Amino acid sequence: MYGPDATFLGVPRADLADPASWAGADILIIGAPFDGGTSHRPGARFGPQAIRFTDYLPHDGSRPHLALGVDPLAELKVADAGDIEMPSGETELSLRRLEEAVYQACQGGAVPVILGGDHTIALPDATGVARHAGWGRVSVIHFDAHADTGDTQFGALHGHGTPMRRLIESGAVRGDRFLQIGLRGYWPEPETLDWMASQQMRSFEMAEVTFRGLDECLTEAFAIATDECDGVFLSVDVDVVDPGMAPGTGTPEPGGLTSRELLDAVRRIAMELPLAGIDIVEVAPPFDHAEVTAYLANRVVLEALSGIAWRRRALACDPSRPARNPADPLLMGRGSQPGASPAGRDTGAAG
Ligand SMILES: [Mn+2]
Repeated sequence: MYGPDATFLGVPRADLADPASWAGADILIIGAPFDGGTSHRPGARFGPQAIRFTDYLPHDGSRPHLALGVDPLAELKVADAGDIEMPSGETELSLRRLEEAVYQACQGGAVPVILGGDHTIALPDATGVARHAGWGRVSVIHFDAHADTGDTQFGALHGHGTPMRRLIESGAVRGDRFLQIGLRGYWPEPETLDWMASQQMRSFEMAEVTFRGLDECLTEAFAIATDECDGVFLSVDVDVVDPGMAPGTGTPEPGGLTSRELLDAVRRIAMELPLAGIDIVEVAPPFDHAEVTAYLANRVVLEALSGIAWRRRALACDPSRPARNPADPLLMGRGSQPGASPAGRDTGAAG
C-alpha cells in the first residue's frame, strides 16, 4: 500500500487472490500498514516496508543463520503477499480485510507472518489463525510494554490498546492461555488488571522478568502455552524493547528488554513451540534513528523463520541434516575441529 513495492528481503511475490502464486508456501508475509489505532504518535503504517528491506545484506534468497546452522530463506518456501489495503479512516473494513488474508494464508497451509502496523491488527491476526486452527485452540505469547487489554480506547472498541481484550472476549483465544511478557510503566489501571486476573491471564511484568530471569519466565510460559492448545500465536510489539534500542515506535516506555533478549526469546519460541502465526508491530519509522528499530524488526522476523526451519529439521530426525545445537562452538566439526556433540538440550526440545 505504501511503496516502494518490494518483498521481504526479495523473496518471491505472492498474490493472495491467485493461490497458484503461493502454492506450497511454508511462510506467507503479509503487510498491514495500519496506524489508525494509535493512541499517541502514528507512523506504524510505514512499518511493513521498513521491516521488509532494512538489511545490509544482498536480497539473494539466502540467510544462513550462524547459531542454528539453517538457512530459513532456502529451507522454507517464503513468499510475500504485499500489503493489505487498510484505509486509516475505515478501521472495521481494514481489520476485516486483514483477517480474511490471514485466514486464507492459514487455509493454504502457510504460517502467516504479519508486518504491522499498530497493535490493533493483533485482533484480526490471531482471529484469522483461530478460524483455521480452531476457536480457543491457539495460545498467545505477547511481548509488549503494554497489556493492550483496555475495554475501550477514546470510547472506541478498536485501537492498539484493546485488541487482547477483544480476542479473549470473542473466545478466539483463551485468557488462561494468554502469556504477556515485558509489561511495565503506568498503564493499565487497576480495573483492567482486575479484568485480566478474572480471565486468568499470565502477565510477566519487567520487574519479575529481571528478578527471575527471562529464560525461567519463558519456560513457565511455554508450559501454559502448550497445555490443551494445538498452536501458538506470537505477537511482538517492538516497544517491549527498551526505547534506547528501539526508538522508532509510537508509545515508548523506558526500561525494556534488550534487543538481544528479544531475539533470543523469539528464536527459542520458534524452536520449541508449534507456531501458527506471528505478527511484529508498532515499528514507526518516522520516529526511528539510524533505522535501529527497523533493523531489529527485520531480525525478529528472520530469527523466527530460522527457529521454524531448525524445528522442522529437529522433528525430521534426518541424520544427514542434523539440527545444530546453538550451544556448541561455532566451528565444531569443520576442518580439523572436533565433531558435533550428540543432540543437546535444544535438539530434544522440539516435542
Ligand atoms: Mn502493543
